[in-house]
Amino acid sequence: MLNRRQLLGAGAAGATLVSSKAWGQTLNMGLPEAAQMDSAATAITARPSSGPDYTPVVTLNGWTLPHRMNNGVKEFHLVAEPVERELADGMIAHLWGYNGQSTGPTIEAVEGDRVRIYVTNKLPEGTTVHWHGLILPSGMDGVSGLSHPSIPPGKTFVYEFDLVKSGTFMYHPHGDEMTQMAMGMMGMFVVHPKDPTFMPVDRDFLIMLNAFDIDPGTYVPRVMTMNDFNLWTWNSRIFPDIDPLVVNKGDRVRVRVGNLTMTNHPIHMHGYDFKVTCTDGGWVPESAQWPEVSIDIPVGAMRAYEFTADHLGDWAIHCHKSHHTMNAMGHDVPTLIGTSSSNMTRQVRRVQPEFMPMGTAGAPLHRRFAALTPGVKSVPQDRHRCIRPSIEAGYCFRCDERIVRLNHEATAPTVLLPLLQPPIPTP
Ligand SMILES: [Cu+2]
Repeated sequence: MLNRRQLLGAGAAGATLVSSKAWGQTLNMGLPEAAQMDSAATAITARPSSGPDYTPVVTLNGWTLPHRMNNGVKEFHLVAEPVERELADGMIAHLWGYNGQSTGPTIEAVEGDRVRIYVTNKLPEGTTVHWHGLILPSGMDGVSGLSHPSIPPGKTFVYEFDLVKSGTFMYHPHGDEMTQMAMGMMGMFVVHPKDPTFMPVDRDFLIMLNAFDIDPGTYVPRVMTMNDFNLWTWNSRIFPDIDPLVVNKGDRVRVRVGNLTMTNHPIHMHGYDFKVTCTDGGWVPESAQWPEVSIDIPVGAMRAYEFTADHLGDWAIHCHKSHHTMNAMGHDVPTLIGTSSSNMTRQVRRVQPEFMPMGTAGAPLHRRFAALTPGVKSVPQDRHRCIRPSIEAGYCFRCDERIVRLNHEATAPTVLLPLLQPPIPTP
């Protein structure tokens, strides 16, 4: 059973359950405010004003959950609830998430902190939160029916544990998780080292790889899909509307990539080689860090890589499974390259006016059809707004010494500009 200290009514009725003095003090403060986010823009977090210093992570098209201090404990409030998430400009999906968005807000804390995380369930079914990779007491592990019963709708459960190690971790439900993760419930949990001189970086980016199966023209994911997803999203956002990773020349850069999809993703970055410095198991000692230009992110795992930004230019970052750089695809279509489809298209459109054949000269034809077809609420496969029209999809990394240094009070650019830099001259 949930114990009385952990299961509170969503309202003030929980006050009758108080037994310990410490708990009474907490309740007297009320539950921490459950911050809500109504935008898919990247929100930049200020550096900490107390405690050990660290460089806050930048969750692209995401945000960090605010906390409050209560008698030395960092308190957070997550709300599991239905959300409307803008996957791309104008494309709204009806998902489940946390505090107004999917993916959920990033939780940031420091090694040695004690955290108390209130989880209020506003879903129509029970849920839990599993803290993937964190070392904590078994009862706090969030596995429904093993660690504790699932949190009923309308109730709040309180997780509390010490952060005994730094690193990059994830959180997600562990009860009906096939449904709840397919609906978008997941987030990342970053524990900064208490020693600010340990592996410092100037830029620290956070990406959660997730996936949905949403038919064009609909809003709700198919939750029974096992492998054949049609929207490959990064922080529940789709190219070309994912914010770029903008840095200054010479910056030390870390990119942390978690994968809670149902397949692995070989993430390739152009223009650089990098060292793999962290997994969700912990930091890789310097002598064991290995060089890559692509890093495979297994299912249910995190990999962080680091490099010094010394190659100017706009560089692509993308999954190397080429169909993962496409979106909103119908998969059960024949190859039409080299055929004449106009007669067939006319006939099919008599019964299905929105029909868009794959291109007879390649996929870009699909974009023209999509642009001409009214009522399409999905993203044409190759809508270009990135650096050059030839770039198909993925993420973009920019190293540009002419861009004013992005400090942590500023907002990251949301639109990529035309290519600014000439090719790097070879010495
Ligand atoms: Cu992929």
